[in-house]
Amino acid sequence: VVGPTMPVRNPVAQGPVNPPAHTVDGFVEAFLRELNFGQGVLLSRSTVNDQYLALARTVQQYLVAGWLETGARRRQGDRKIIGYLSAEYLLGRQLDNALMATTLGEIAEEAMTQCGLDLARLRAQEIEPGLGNGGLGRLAACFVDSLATLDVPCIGYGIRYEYGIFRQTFVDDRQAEVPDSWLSLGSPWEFPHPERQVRVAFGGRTETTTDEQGRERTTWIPAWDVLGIPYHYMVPGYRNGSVNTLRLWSAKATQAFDLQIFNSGDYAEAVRSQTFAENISKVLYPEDSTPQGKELRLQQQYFFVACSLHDFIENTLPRDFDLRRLPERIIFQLNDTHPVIGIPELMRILVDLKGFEWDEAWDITRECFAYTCHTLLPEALEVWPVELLGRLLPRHLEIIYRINDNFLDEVREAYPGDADRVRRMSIIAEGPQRAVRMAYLATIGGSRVNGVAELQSQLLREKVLPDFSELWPDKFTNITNGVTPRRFLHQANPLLSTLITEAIGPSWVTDLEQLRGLEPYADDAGFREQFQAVKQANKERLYRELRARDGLELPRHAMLDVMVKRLHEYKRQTLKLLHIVSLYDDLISGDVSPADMVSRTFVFGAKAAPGYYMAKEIIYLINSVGRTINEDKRIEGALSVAFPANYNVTLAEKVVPAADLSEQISLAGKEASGTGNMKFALNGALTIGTDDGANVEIRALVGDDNFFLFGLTEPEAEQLRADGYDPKAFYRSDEKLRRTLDLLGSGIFTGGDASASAPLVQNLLHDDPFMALADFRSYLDAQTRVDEAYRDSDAWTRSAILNVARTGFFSSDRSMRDYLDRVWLA
Ligand code: 7GP
Repeated sequence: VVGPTMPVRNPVAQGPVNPPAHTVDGFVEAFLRELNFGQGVLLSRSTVNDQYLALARTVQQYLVAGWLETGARRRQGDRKIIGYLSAEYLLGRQLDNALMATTLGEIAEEAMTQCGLDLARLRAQEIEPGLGNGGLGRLAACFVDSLATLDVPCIGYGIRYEYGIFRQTFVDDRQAEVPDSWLSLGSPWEFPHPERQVRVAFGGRTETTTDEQGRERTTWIPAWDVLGIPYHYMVPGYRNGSVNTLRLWSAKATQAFDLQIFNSGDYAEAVRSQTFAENISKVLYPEDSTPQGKELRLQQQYFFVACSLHDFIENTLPRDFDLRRLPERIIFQLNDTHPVIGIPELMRILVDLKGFEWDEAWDITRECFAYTCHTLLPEALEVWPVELLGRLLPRHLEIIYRINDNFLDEVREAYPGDADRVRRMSIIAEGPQRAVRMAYLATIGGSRVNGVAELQSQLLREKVLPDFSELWPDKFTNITNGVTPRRFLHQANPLLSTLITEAIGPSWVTDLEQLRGLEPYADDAGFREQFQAVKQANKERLYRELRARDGLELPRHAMLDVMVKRLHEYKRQTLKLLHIVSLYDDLISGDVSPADMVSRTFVFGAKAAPGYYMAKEIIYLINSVGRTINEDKRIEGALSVAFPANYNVTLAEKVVPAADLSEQISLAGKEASGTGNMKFALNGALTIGTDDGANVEIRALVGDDNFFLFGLTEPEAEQLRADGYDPKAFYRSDEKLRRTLDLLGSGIFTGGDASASAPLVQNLLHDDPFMALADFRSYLDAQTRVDEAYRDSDAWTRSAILNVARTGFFSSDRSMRDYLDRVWLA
């Protein structure tokens, strides 16, 4: 919205007041107002933090009108709303995104200069909200960006963790975790609404009575409760004036403290229950792809889901809305199983609180949910012990039992006499500890189930939920993930973005398939030269950043070989490590001279879950190997390793545009999709990868010539396991592998202490659950092909351009359209 400054409007006006003028002067004035009246300081006395906060608030002024207008428009219309339920949103910094959405970048830059300030310095002051772990949380952030850009009504619901994903540091090459106090310097992007608090109950018991008509009614008599306070965040669409809302819940005690106990002098006891309640939104569980079966986590899940359902039904729907029509107005998308407790919660609301008959309530509920599964690791499917769930949410457990009873009747009817199938499909897993299988509850209680890439969706149907896909084949669908081209190309890679726009015009930013128009430029020598220059500039930008941020010195000219993602054995950072050690072995054994080797700089970025022992050992060894190689003068800088601590969205925005080679090397059948793989290809890195996750689709689109494929396929890996996989056999039969593992285990990387590398080396030799040794030879061969390709820099650049041109499919805008077609409006 562009308009002149109109400080005061008719007080009875229904619309928002106009934002400040879209000019440098207008911006300066608004900024100084924020600084003076918002922060209470003069420019001359202000700190960088004051300036950043005032700047953020200034940019918001331009967004708020659109936000209020979008809200009003949504309330008037009767379009179906997407209620995205996600325990994680890995948002990244907000300021750049807001500047981009409002086209204020240049104005803000000039305005700050006029104030004697440096915009870049203020940007760097922002601590990104790390309210997610990795892929799943970042995907949620991309999705809400795309929905706003498509002007689709969406409310993103989640948790306002006081501490997000831990800050990673290295102490003696080992990971140490520091709390992420992202709110400590103020949080200008949020709008708290304490007056819209929601009460959420826990524990206690249920009581069933019969009313005059002979109908049973169950009441839940909880033992304790907490308040949920919503904090609203704006989610701006790209230059379309549409701004959606992210509503994150913060837990607050119903009673601040016990005054009587306080007066008696026991201060700790007086605040005990407050502390207990407020712990619910205190910290994000730092787990990725492995759930923590902890009571507090179930509390978090129920807490945000209960708040969100209540908020939608009581505050967002018009008063006296006929709830039989609920599915016309809302679809709650379950981002993995974390919010699945919403299914019994909606049943409880409809049956216990609104007086619906069970069957009618069930028909409504099933239409209101859909479920996305983000994993293939069986251990990552959440199950809750019946005992725990019953203690925390007794009424919900009863509801789950009844859902299960009815469902199993349906199974018996469909498959008479098949008792084994009934046992297999039950929501309740029998065994020493009975447990609720949340993925089953989601599948039964949702209208659709989707995986996040073709291969995973297929394996989901065939291996994870085969009985369900047989019973309801139409319920299952695939929606391949995507990433937002705004943040990960337009904003993160301004040089490439400009180059693309000069070639094909600007509308690719919201219509990414237009990148196809770049294909002919791959054969244009002048364009290739410009493309190379962009890549080199991006590398240098990264090296400057790593020097300032981590004190790392990296060579200017080397292939940049990047593996950034959470540390997990299935992703196989170990395979990358073995490759590095094997190259180092080539050099120190004299087999290859430094001058003959294609110089490479390896960049790692990875956080390990704090309780994941092997992942932490791997981090330790990457650091140890990296240090040894970086310090070895004999190899003349042919290899270098950089492992900047605390990889996050902000760093990704510098790493991704700089990469030459993208490592996507999980064991086939383990990575659900991957989204880093998409970001790299879109920024002109070539991928070395297995036939896994979305790699399959990336390769199909960019073509075999522009992708380095290696490794076992999923069926081959399965077969090998079935035949009794013996990693030792690979070690014995491949001399290079033997030398590599022996060198890794020799102690030369660990200060002479061979035992320090033993946990990983022994694990690989005797167990190797993700078959790194089986794929080693094939990986090395593929890396040799990479070297050969890289030596021909023209051909390499051509491939890189084709990667950009052919990966427009991986826009999250396309993912959102697919969800609309196949799930939300299907
Ligand atoms: C991740 C998957 O590992 C990754 O392959 C996928 O691209 C991403 O989700 C988005 O779909 N999963 C998680 O981050 C996770 O925590 C919980 O999964 C089961």
